[in-house]
Parts: sequence; structure tokens; C-alpha cells
Amino acid sequence: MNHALAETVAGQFAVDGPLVAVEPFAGGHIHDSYVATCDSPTVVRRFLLQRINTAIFRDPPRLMDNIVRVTRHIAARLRSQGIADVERRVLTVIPAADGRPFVPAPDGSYWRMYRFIERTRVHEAVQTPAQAECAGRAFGDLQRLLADFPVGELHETIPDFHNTPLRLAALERAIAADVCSRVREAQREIELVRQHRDLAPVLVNLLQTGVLPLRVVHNDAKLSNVLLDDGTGEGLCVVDLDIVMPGTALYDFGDMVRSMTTTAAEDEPDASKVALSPSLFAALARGYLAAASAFLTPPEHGHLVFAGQLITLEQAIRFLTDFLTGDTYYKTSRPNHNLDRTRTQLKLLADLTRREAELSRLIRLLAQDTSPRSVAPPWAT
Ligand code: GN1
Ligand code: MG
Repeated sequence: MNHALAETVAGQFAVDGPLVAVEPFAGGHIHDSYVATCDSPTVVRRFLLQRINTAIFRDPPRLMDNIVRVTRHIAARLRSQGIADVERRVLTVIPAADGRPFVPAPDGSYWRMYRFIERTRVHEAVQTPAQAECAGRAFGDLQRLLADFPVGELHETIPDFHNTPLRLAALERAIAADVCSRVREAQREIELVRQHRDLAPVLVNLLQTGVLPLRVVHNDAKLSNVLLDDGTGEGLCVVDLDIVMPGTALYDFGDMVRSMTTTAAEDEPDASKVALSPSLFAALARGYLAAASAFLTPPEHGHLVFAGQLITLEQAIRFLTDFLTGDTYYKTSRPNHNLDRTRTQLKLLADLTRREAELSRLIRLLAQDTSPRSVAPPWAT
């Protein structure tokens, strides 16, 4: 974190008054975030200032071009539905004084600013079925709002992001190179990943053969990327739009299963505390399907449970690869942090596999309820 630089850069965005404070803001594994407070003539406003991680996002202007297009599209759709508080339901990009949606700093870093959405909450781990249902609904609505977004206009911010076979190949290379001599310590986890290797190509193949439709999806649909309204708990605004790209809706549902079906944190050091909760799964699926079942095709419906297994495996592969290569991708704050994360994912994967039949039954029951009433968002009825 470079606080002094953050203060200098904050002043280069087009906010309507003097900035009175810039404070570090925790959250996310990728970028550095700050909250900037502006004392405008009428009201004190806050903004989220982020230093974009350029090791991961190598072309910030293209990244921001995507985000500007996507947020404008969502805002236009919400307005056409007659929704009043649009600026609380979609991120607003604050332009720089020169009109660009980012500020390049002299040290080569790139910064962006959003309006801060007040009176909301973010949870790293799910606590109640209501949270899972509200977040599921929010990601389903996002997919629905992006259904007519022109796919060709999006830059691929991280190519092959959910290409699980390539993720697996990267892991095998990391095992072979063993640059940090950590393979010994991760023997059990490596073995477990290899036992599930047959899952890896399934969704990529179904996309390539056209069985699954290509849609614009979020691609990082975890609980902490939804702002929940403080008062109502509703999933108000989906954030972290960095990898909104073409993919399958199942990537998002899979990520939701990964992040919202156990109350344990993603980095819980004691993996035995990770336990799949069918009631959280049912709530999540109910929320998601209320928005999505109207547009999902039978092959998409048929792979919802599988997607949870696949994305959980993929995340285990990614954490394990980062552990073996020296913790260069995800932010870590303790030794073995990425190994702990790998273990939570593998424990959840074991539960998802063992209870597959039960979860599929739940999906079949929920999918039957596709009444039009359940398709309209709750605030529009
Ligand atoms: C990262 O940016 P953040 O913390 O929301 C990662 C996701 C992972 C997630 C795991 C661009 O998301 O893919 O699923 O961590 N984002 C990127 O918590 O790699
Ligand atoms: Mg995030």
C-alpha cells in the first residue's frame, strides 16, 4: 500500500469538492483499496479509490473500458425498468479530471475511483440462508441484465480465466519445478486434486461444442463481491467487475456454491470446520433460479451441481499453484495461507461430491417453480 501516492492520485479525479481524508480500505485479494472522503458544497461523500494490480491486469485502459461499458449497460437497463435508486444498484465510475476512467501515476501504477455505496455490508463468509438467497438473486439478476450486452465489445481482461485444464497444467508445471521446495508439504493436497482431474475439461468442452451457450457473466461470483443492503439484507449491488467476460452462467453458479454453502471462511485454518450445508445450498439456488431459471437452458440446469464441484476444484488448483510458486498472486498474511485455502476448497469439494444426489434433487424441486412472479426482482413488484 502506498498511502502518500493514494492521497496525491485521489485529487486527480473529478469529484465535486475538496478531499478531506484518504484511508486504507480492506477487502479483496487483488487490488489495494482506499476510501476517499470529499467535503462537497452540499454533502460529505465517499469514494472507493483502487490501485489496479497491473501484474494481473496488464492493460488497465482496456479493463476500465469494459467496466465503463458494462456499468452503463446495467444502469440503462435498470432505469428502463423504472428503478429509482440506480446509483446504489450499479457501480458508478468517477472519471479523472481529464475525462479518462483512470489515473496513471508517475510510478507506472494505475488508479480508478467509484462512488462508494453507503449503508451496505460485505461478508467474507456466509452466515445465514437469507444472505445466500439474496446474493444468488443478485448474480442471477446481473446475468439477466447483461443478457443483451454485445459480447464482441468486451476485451478479454484475463484470457482463459476459467479454463480448468490450463489451470491444472499450470499446477503440474509448478509441482515439477517445485521452486520453493513446498511440494513435500502439499503431497496430500496434490494427490486429492489429481483424483478429481477428470472434472477439469467438462465445462470447457461443453462450451466449445455449443452445448452450453456463451453468455456475458461475472466470473468471480463470490459472496464478498455483493453489497448487501444494511436495512433489508437485499443483494443490492454486484461489485468487482474486472473479469466480466463471455463464459458460461455455470461459472458464476459454481463460484456461488464454492463461497456460500459453508459458513467457514475461505481461509479457515482448520479445514474440518468446513461443512457443506444443504440448507445454504437450497437458499442460494432458490435465489439464483428466481432470476435465472427463465433464461437457463436444460443443459445449464443439468450442470448446476457439477459446476459447484468444478469451480471449487479449480479454486483449489489455483490456491495450490500459488502456494507452490511462492504466494505471488493472492495476497497472503501468514505462512501457509494459500495451503489453508487449498484445504478448505478440497474439504468442500469432498462434501459436494459425497452429497451430489441430494443436491441434484434439491435443484430439480426448485427448478419446477418458474412462475413469472418469481422472475421479477422483489423491488419491482
Ligand atoms: C480473487 O478479487 P477477489 O478477491 O474478489 C480472484 C478470484 C478468486 C477469489 C478467491 C481476478 O477475487 O478469481 O476466485 O480471489 N480474482 C482474480 O477468493 O483472480
Ligand atoms: Mg472482490
